[in-house]
Amino acid sequence: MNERLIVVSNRLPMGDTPSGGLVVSLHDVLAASGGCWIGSHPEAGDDHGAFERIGEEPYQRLAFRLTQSEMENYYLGYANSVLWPLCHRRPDLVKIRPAYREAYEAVNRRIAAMIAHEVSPEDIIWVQDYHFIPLARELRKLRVTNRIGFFLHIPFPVLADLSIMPQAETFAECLAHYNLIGLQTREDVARCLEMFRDDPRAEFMTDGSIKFGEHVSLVHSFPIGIDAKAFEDEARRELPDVFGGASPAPFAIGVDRLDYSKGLPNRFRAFGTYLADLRPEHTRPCLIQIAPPTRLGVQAYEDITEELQGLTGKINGQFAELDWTPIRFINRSVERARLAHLFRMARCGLVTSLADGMNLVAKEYIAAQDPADPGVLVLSQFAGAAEDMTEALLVNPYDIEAMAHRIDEAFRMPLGERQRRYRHCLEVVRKTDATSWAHNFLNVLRSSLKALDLAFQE
Ligand code: GDG
Repeated sequence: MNERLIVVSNRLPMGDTPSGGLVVSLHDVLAASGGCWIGSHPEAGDDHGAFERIGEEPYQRLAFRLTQSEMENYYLGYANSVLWPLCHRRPDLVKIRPAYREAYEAVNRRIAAMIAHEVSPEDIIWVQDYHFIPLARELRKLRVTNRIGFFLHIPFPVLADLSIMPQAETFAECLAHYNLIGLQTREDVARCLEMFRDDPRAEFMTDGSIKFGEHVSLVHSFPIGIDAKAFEDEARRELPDVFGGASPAPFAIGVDRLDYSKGLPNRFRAFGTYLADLRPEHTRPCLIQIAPPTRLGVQAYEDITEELQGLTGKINGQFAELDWTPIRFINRSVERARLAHLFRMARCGLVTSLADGMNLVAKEYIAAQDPADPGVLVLSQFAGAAEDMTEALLVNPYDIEAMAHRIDEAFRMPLGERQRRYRHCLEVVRKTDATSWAHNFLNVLRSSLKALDLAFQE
C-alpha cells in the first residue's frame, strides 16, 4: 500500500481556493500524495467522535468539531492563555485553570482516537503546532506505530518559563513521542535541546537524536516561508488606486494579527518619537497599520486593542493636520491582493515583534518590492525571520528611540543600499519558501526510524 500523508492542524481550510503560504504548500503536498487533512470545523458543535468529510478530491478533508466549552477551555484557554503566552515570554499573561488543562488533554485524546480509526500502516502523520503537543503520546497509547512528526510554529519556550506550566514534566515527555520535532530556527533547536539536557529521563545518542524511554526523536530547524513566486506576481498586478487619489507619501506599513506578541504599542510609540524628533520639517509621513482582531474573548487581546486605540488617538491628536492623519489604524482584515499592493508602495515595512516564531509578513514585504526601487524592512531581532534575513534593518523592539532612528534611516536610505539589502533578503525568501519547508521536513521525517515497531513487540 502507498504512503499517505495525514496533516493535522487546528483549523481545516474550508474554501476551494487556498491562500496563504502554509495552506498553499500543504495543499500542494497533499494533492500530490493524495493524503488527508484533519482540522477543526470553524463552527462549534458536537461531532460525536466521528469526522465530517468536507469538499471533494484531490485529497480528503476531515473536520472535527469543538464544543462551545472546548472552544473556551481548550482553544482560548489552554492553547491561547497558557501555551501561547508562555512560548512568547509573557508568563504574566498565563492563566492557570484546571479546566483548561483537562480540556486540552481530553480534546487531544478524542482526536487521537478518531485518527487511529483513519490511519493505515504506511501513512505518515504530520502534526502542526501547540494545540496538539500530546497528540503523539495519545496515538502511541492506541498502538499507532506510524512515523509522526511535529512542527511548532511559535518560539520554543525558554527553560526557566517551562516550570510555570501545569504538569511541566509532561511537556518534554509528550514531545518525545514524536519521531521528528521541527522548529523554526536554530535558536529554537538550542532551547529545545537545553530542555532535554536538563531532563534526567533524556539520553543523547551519538547521531544527535534523543532517546527518552522507548522513544527516539530528532530535533531540527525548518524555517517556514511563503509562496514567494505567487506573492511577487500578486504584488506586480495593477490595482485601481487604493487611496482614492490621495496617496500618503512616504508611508510605513505594518500588518499583523492584533496580538501582544507583535510589539504594536512600541511600534506606535516609536513612530510618535520619529515624528516628534527626527522627521524632516514639512514632511507628512504616515504609518498604516492593518491589524485584524483575533482570539476575541481573551482579556489580554481586549487590553492591547484598547491600548492601541489610546496611542493612535494620542499621537494623531498631537501631530495631525486638517489634511494629514499620521497613524491609520485599521482594526479589520484587508484583502490579500490589496496587502501585496500596499507592501509594494510602502517605503518601509515594520515588523517589531517582541517574540515571533518566524513572521511571514517580513517575507511577504520583501517579495512584494519593486527591484528597481525597493523599500526597506525594519525587522525585530526577536522574530525568527531575523536569523537568516540579516540584511534587513534589525532592531530591538524594546528600544523605542532605536526604532525611531531605524524608521528615519529606512525613509532616507539611498537606492544602492536599499537594493543591496533587498537582494540579500529576497534570496533568503526564495530559498526558504513554503515548498522547500514542507519537503525538507517530510524528507527528514521519512528517514527517521520506526523505533516504535520494536517497542510494541512484546
Ligand atoms: C504563526 C507564528 C509564523 C495578516 N493580516 C491580514 C492578513 N494577514 C496575514 C499575513 C501573513 C499571516 O496573516 C500572518 O502570519 P505571521 O507569520 O506574521 O504570524 P502568525 O499569524 O502569528 O503565525 C508566526 C507563522 O505561524 C507560520 O509558521 O511565521 O511566527 O506566530 O500571511 O499577510 N492577510 C489578509 N488580510 C489581513 O488583514 N489577507
